[in-house]
Amino acid sequence: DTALILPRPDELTERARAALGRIGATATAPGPGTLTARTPVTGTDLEPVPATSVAGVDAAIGAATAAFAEWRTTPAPVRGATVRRLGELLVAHKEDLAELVTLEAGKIRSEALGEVQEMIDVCEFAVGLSRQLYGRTMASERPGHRLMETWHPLGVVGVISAFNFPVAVWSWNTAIALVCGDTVVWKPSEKTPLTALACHTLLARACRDTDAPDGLHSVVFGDAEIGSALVDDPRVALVSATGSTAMGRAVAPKVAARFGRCLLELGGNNAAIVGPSADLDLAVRGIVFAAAGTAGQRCTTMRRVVAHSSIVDELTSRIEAAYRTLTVGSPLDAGTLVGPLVDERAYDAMSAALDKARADGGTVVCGGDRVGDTGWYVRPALVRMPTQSSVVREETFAPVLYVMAYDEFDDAIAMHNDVPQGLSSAIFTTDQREAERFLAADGSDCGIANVNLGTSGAEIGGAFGGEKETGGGRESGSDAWKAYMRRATNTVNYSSELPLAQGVEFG
Ligand code: UN1
Repeated sequence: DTALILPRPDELTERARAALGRIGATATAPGPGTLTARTPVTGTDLEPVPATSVAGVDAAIGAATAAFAEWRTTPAPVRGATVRRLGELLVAHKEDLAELVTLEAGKIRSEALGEVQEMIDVCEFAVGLSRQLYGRTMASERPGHRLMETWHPLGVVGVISAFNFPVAVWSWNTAIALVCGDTVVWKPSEKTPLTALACHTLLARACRDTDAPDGLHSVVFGDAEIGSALVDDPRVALVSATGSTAMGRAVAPKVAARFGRCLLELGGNNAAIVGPSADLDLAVRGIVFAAAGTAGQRCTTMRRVVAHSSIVDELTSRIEAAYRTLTVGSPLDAGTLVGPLVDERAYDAMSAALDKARADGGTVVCGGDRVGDTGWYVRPALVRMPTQSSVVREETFAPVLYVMAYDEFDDAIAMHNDVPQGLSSAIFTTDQREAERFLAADGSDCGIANVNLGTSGAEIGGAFGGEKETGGGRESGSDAWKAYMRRATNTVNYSSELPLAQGVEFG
């Protein structure tokens, strides 16, 4: 209906250039081809960025391998100083980087700032961690022996990231990898090269300011071919890849075939169970942010609600009322809550999912329609489904929320877990038995399980990731750092005897 008021494309290019300029980044490095940075705000081009050749990827891995030889013996707290400097630069350029996130990924300002805050937080976490890479000491079964473990740097980490968290996911991996003594080659999404250039520039400056070795971090730009060059290279010890389950299915066997390590953060199909005792005011707020926020383009976006039959109608109409107040529009406008989909393909996928849902007996309660004819803006869709049919069990990376009813709590848990993905989950209830059951071994099967809050917006302090087709990886806080290091078990004999383990006698 109402046309959107959007900025002019040349204004957006100017804003991108200005933000890059303040960060000190220029897109002028030589390359054989070009990628074009685009903005979903108007669906138009921003700037050309040089693409990296396969030879360029090889050179970046070579440089990272050389830098690793020096970095791995740099004391971890000294490595932490480089990450501390990166954090300071992120604080200083928070607005600039958030502006680029808004321009390239289409996130509203508050969410773009939140994403940069996540980077600052993980840098702080990693600096602390640089003094806490603890191994254990175990009781040896032999007299005069000490048994312990040491954590050593792993090697070159290849980071493959997606458009929807173009900077935070890089920082979770890179800040932790660097304090662990690893070096990094990053392949960002081809949809978000400018934010990647900005991050690389800030880290390069942090390295210069703290005398860290050259080649510690490189960014390579390109499509799947460039990703493959990283994935297939035996010098890349760990491939940390965030994206679709299809991408993970392509990457994991290749890395496994060369006995490399993989850390996968793939699709989610996150649900909330809403029990009969739930505080519905709170549930509606939690559901609406998780389902419609970021225009449904988080891996943690809530895509399903499984609500008790006694409250499902009231809950649905309250969500509908909230959805009708959501402002869809330019993410640069202060009042906007829902920005654009990333591109036409995302819109087509959303439309196809809604058609399938209708064919499966679903009712679109509200939303799903395109707003304006510039860019790909949509109203978040709310859909009542009679059953959890195949379309509900797929991840559609757009704001579609399916609502289903249950009668017995066991059925709610079964329905909750009956999808191939296992990233994030939530229950809204004031019944302690239900809440605890949801968190128990026979409750939610996801990597993240929350009580009385939505599925998205995890804090960096916890380990982030999920099970089943989500890929099993854990990033960010808690002990996720262990994936970025190798463990050596050490036995030291400080006696003058040579007792063998298990009581074995030999000669
Ligand atoms: C993602 O969408 O890839 O929990 C990551 C969240 C954010 C990270 C999402 N902290 O929603």
